[in-house]
Amino acid sequence: MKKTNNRLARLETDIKKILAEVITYEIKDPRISTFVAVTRVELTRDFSYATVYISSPTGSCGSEIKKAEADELLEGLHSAKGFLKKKLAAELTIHRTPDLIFKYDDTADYLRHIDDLLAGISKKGVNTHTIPQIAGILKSDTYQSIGIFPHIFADGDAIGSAVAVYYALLQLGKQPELVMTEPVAKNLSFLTENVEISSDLEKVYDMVVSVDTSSKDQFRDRIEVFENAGVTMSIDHHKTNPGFADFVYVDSKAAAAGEILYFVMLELGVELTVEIGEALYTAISTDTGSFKHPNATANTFYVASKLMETGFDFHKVSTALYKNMSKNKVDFLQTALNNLEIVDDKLSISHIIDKNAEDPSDYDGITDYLLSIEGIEVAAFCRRLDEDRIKFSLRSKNDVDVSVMATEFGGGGHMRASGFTTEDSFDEVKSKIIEMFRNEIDGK
Ligand SMILES: [Mn+2]
Repeated sequence: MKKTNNRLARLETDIKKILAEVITYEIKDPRISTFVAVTRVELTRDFSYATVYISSPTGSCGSEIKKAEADELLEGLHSAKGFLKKKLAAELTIHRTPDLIFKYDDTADYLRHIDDLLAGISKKGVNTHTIPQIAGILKSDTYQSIGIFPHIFADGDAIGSAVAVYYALLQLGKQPELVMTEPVAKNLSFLTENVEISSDLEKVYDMVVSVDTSSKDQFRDRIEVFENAGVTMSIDHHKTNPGFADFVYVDSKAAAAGEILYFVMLELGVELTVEIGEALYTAISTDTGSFKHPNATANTFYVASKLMETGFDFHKVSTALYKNMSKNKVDFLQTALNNLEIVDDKLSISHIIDKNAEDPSDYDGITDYLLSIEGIEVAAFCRRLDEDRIKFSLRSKNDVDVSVMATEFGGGGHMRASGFTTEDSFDEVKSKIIEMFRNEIDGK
């Protein structure tokens, strides 16, 4: 009996999640506001009917629900029923897709729904939420001071995403700050010229938001600032993200955290200014290797084109990102090429462990360069972090999943791009990588 109940509860959760996503992103019916929240789903025991409870901001503030608007919303959803069922059928492992009944949830209005979410935090541990829910929390008056956290060695996606969230929150009248204890990489500093950055490790924020960060370890010395905040949020695209915050939105199909944030901006209803446009464009452009990596999808190009419409100075951004190589960086690239080893014609490995760059962006692109060699399946680049630690970046050209390799060493990332930090010696790790790579290739 218990088993059935568990399955029922799991299906209800799955249906709720799928419908929330499809209603938000795929239905273009003007009767259905993008702020609609699916508050709960009740499935009959034989799985034949699902009652879907819907709420929207029009019914909030404790005032009388505008019945006409609620009716219109239900009508819209009813006419989309066939489409929604098709989507459910594609995603659920169930023989027959349940029929859908939509009801307006007037017992719990939109704001109470957010309160419920908050109340559920400590109970559930890992939560995953929808973009409307994430946007609802960001907008909530409860949170005024907001710390935004990019990961350590912040790259274009981390900084671009953080800066976009910063300008959006400013528009909403909040007091946002980036929380960083290292300087912004020089080639990205054009984004942060007018951005407040705090390195105060004692500060307590109403809310903290991490972007592009797959694990709390990547906060390093800022971890307590993150943990001491009123509530925590994580918006990310790394599939290894365990959901380490109170509010979590992870979409591993997104090429960049910046791609997700475009839709968060739409939900927030903020104006897509030049500052937001260039920040999110930087995020997407850098995480796709300027649209060369296979993580770029139709959605990625769609978002990029919408960002172009903000009218930011494309030439300025392109030049800053890609035609701006420092002499130091050329020097590092030269060292990396001198130290290049090619194993079995398929694995390229290089390192710079005898010196440490002042500007971490001096290492950007080296791993991709190692991967661009003919016939190479996996590239591994190792650099020194400090006296004790070295950091490996792994890239894969085709089917070898380098996130599995990185996880073995306590790191994480994506199938085609991952990394880890270790106190072991370069030679030791190198032999393990070669062994793992050979096992992987033999297994295919
Ligand atoms: Mn990213």
